[in-house]
Amino acid sequence: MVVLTEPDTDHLPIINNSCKSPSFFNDIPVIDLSKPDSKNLIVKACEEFGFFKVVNHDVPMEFISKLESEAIKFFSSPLSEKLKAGPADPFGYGNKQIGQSGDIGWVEYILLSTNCEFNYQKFASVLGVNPESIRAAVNDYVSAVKKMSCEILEKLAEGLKIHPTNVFSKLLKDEKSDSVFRLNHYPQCPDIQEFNVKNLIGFGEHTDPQIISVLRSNNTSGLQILLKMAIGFPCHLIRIHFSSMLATRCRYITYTHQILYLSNEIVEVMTNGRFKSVKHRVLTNTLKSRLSMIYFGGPPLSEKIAPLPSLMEGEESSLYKEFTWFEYKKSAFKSRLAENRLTLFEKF
Ligand code: GA4
Repeated sequence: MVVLTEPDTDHLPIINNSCKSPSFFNDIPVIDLSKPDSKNLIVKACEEFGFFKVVNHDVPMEFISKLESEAIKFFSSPLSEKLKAGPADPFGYGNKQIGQSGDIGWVEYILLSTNCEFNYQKFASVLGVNPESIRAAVNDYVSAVKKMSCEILEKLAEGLKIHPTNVFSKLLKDEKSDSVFRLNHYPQCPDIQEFNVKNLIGFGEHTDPQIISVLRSNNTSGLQILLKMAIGFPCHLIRIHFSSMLATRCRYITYTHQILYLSNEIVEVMTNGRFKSVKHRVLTNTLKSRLSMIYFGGPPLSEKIAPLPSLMEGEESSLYKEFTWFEYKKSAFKSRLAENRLTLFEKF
């Protein structure tokens, strides 16, 4: 996962109350894309953390602000108007229901496909929202983030010494790339003190299926990423109540205000498990609402996914059966958020 941020404004408070802070909490990887050694640092960050923050990227602040203001206009409209841009099946406006399998969160969102023509007229009835202006803002932002994603993926391949270096990026550049864009709004949550917990779950714990996720959020905390060292801890450390929406103790770190890159399920397969997909979730708070926008870069539906031979060492055998992105996506979209979607495709 990649997080896009304005420079030097990050805080990485640990909101969990159940564990000691590991010493490297203050050393979350920050990749300066303008630096020549960034290719090696990207590989290191993917191996050790599975995510990093990006600075000196070419995504214009103007595109970010324009889209954020269009999104705020949309989410500020009356619910009855917004519902006319739904349901999210899977594309369109969604409210509290995430996916098709019964997951819920304290979130409303717009989900768009970036390759098939989305019907922006769905927004025409929403007060104060001009479909053409939303379309232009999404297109400008997504094109810039896609370009940055390709640059990161090419550096990643270079750092891994894979030839040709477009092995990942060509999948996003393909005109049939099955990529998705999501605008999430986490409204201020109601006072939940009576439940003796601090936060409601906005978006439950999950990993992202595609190749790359690039996330930008406004200056509101909420995104939590499960550190690799915490994986394998007994799940009773994460207690979830209240229709799966209240969070108590956990071993997460929290982010505020950034452009972040996350390593996803398909990259886990292509690297034969060397890069793990990263579990993350979003909590809401009682003081501020949170807005985030995420580009999920995916391959064409017909693309065959398997570990890259150039990354297999010696006698190493593939941990996964070969599958197409269509097959994977079909099964992923039927799954529950927290499920391990790769199990079905594992060989052993
Ligand atoms: C997680 C990443 C993206 O937001 C998303 C999500 C999708 C959805 O909201 O419809 C899924 C989720 C995501 C994975 C499991 C299934 C499908 C919700 C869900 C319960 C758009 C995606 O591609 O997969």
